[in-house]
Amino acid sequence: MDEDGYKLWLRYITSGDAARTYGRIVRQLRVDGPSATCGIIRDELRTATTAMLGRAVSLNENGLQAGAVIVGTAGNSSLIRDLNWTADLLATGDEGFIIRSATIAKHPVTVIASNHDIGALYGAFHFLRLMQTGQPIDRLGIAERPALQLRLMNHWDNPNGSIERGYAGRSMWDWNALPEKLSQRYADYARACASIGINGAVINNVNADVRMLASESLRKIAALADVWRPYGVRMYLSANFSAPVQLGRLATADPLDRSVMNWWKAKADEIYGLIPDFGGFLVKANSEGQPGPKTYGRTHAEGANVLADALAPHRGNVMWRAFVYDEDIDPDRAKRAYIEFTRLDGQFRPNVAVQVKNGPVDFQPREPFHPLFGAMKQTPVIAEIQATQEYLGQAKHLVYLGTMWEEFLNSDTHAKDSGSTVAKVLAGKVHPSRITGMVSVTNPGLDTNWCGHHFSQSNWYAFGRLAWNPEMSAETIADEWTRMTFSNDDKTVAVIRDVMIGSRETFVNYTMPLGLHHLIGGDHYAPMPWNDRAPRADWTATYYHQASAEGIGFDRTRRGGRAVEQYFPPVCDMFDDLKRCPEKYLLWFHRCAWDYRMKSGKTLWDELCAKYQQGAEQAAALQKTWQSLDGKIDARRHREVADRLALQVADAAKWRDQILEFFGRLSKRPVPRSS
Ligand code: GCV
Repeated sequence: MDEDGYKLWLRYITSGDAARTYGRIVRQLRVDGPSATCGIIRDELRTATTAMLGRAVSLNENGLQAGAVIVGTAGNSSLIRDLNWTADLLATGDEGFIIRSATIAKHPVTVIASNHDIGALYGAFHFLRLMQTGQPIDRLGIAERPALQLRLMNHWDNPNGSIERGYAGRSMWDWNALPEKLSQRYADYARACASIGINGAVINNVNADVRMLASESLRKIAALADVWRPYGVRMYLSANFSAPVQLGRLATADPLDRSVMNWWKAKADEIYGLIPDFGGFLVKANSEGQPGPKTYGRTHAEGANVLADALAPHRGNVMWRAFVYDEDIDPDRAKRAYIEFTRLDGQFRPNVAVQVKNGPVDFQPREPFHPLFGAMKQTPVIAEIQATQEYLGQAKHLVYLGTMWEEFLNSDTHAKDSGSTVAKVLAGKVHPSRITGMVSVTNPGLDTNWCGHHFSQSNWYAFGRLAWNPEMSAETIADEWTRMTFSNDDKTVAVIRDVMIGSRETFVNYTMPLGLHHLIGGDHYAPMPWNDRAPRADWTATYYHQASAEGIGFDRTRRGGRAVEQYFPPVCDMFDDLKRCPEKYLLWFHRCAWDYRMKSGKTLWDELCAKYQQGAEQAAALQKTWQSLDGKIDARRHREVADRLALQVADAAKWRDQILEFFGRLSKRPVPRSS
């Protein structure tokens, strides 16, 4: 049957062989508790089990049967209370859960227990995921708790319905209809988030329209927050730093001005009056034209603190973005945020976290990890990644980002000995941290399939899974997602999973291999290596590749711009050393002659050509592989992916040809024939 993708990974289709045993293990559902969240758990379990078992399972009937699935908290369920799992439950924290096969009154049962209803909801989704992916559910002994506290979607949605860097239709938030009319999508969205443990969303663009903080908007936002609450999705807002002036009509937004402090306090009080569990503010300040404290001669810490003080009585947080690159700080854009923020370490209020993009430039297909990870010893640092594929083919190319984020999270910062991976830094295991988290610039819009490309859904999914557990493997996540989204047939799964796992490297190969970056223009999609004109030098392509007759690459070594020195030893030494720098980062850190000898024995020029040729060939092979799945998945989604793959293959060839033509003219070397 044709599918449109609206159901995401929550299709609840009967799974493989193991599924035959499920009917015996799931015979009764017991979800005790009066909250709306408990109601959601009941609905989800009933819908899912009915679909997967092909019959309705009795719900909340009196008495206990063999095959009961008991879900809840010790507070709500006497059955769970009597199990006396107090110590084990304590270890799962506020949002974790236990799933165990147990015996109660001689009946074999499955218990999903948590300290709070939200944890029980997460546990229920976890249990359903086991069933969806065809895993055994008869001897369960699972205990989970999220590694990170803040697991947030960051929407770049504008009040006029457009989405900055959005590729899946208009914004989902219908400001004209709110607060009276609540689209079903709001709950469906929150449900999808909850199913992967996402516990909050910043609803508006970081290039923040000040009107979002107006009282009229807040009432609309509160209505949305009411829908999300039972799913554990908390509301956050991007705040415009000059709101006291633009909205409050004050003469200044200087964070040290008493009237400004009071304005933010009153605004926070107003918000919490409407949204008692409001999460806090996200701020892009003094970046790309946005106002900020530096406008008033104040530091980023002073700016963040005025908001933090306003939120603190309500237990709200400030997420202050480190995406700043003022030209007067350093000639190299990649160095600027580190310089600005490390000198402020220790000056932020306890409820401020600095939000740092995965790499030091801007969501490029490949960047080394941002040197701020591990470098802030007294300030919580949370990671910002981007599911929306701004620089990775948008919603036109099939690119699974799980592998890219795995590479980032597994990067060893060496902030404290070896093994200080970014994942550990984020979890507060390297420097103790009051706030931990990871956020993703998101991809859903009003398109029926939410994300434009069916495979772009996998990036929303992977973000949620990694924010819960940043040490999960990209392959496991791809496997899970494929089984839930497309098919449980092992052969089909293997094909799709392999396609996903190779897709990011393929994209890197045909766009920006060997550490090249920013070879684009304003749309961030098509190749534009010749782009040398923009309002700022660091918005051009030539600033980054610096190609000439002699060679190519950005010298960030100790003999050049010294960006390598922002990393801890031995990472800085490795990046600095031409021979030891991983070739995937070569031209990020080094400027090399066209005849530089690569590890393969080829010259740099020949290797570059080979990478572009390989990338375009890999894209074509991907298309072929997809064709082989005809009939293995529903026709509509197969066709829709195939249509986009045709575009991807054509665009990959364009990338190859235009880049090699451009660099070929500079290097004065012929393009060798593809081997
Ligand atoms: C929201 C990049 C994007 C901008 C974005 C900015 C940011 O520069 O192209 O659209 O603005 O990053 O992350 O703030």
